[in-house]
Amino acid sequence: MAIRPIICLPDPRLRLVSKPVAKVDEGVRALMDDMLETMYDAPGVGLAAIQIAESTRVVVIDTAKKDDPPTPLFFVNPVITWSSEEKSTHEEGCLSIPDYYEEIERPARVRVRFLDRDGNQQEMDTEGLLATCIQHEIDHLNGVLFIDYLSRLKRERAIKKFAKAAKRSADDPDDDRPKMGGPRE
Ligand code: GNR
Ligand code: NI
Repeated sequence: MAIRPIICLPDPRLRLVSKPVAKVDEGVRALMDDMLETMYDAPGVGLAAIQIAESTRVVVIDTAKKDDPPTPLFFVNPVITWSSEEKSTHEEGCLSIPDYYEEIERPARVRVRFLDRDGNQQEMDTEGLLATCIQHEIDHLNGVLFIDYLSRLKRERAIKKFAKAAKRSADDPDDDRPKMGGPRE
């Protein structure tokens, strides 16, 4: 197992459509283990493979509360087969868009079909944070980010912040000042 670097905006790989997994083999399970370790270290409640630069349709999620036992979930080739009409709003963040949070409205409940860690097909009904999170992660597999649901003004403001931070690091590789915040933000 290894903690891997998480890629961030404006990295163009975040816009790739990830490829389906043909077979859940030891290589895929090793990737899932690295993803889980990387997610727990971050820490986050979900991670899509593309966030560690692997363009494959693999997601890990753990929405257990901090003091409860871990409940890691593994999703290969996940597909939403049903969404509720009812919506719910959660504040979302993304490990690939550090320090940026906004309220996003999505279906309150979704049913997801996927292959599990052993390659067996499963279907799961989700609600609450898990429903929000699986929709956020499946979006990553399709190159979609939560900021895409914001008004154009808000989205462009968010993207601009990251473009500035990336340019500053490119101009001066030793510049490891925090890339967000400050009086001008
Ligand atoms: O850690 C994360 N928290 C979170 C909170 C609300 C909605 C979605 C998420 S997923 C995010 C980790 C991440 O970037 N996954 O892609
Ligand atoms: Ni994310």
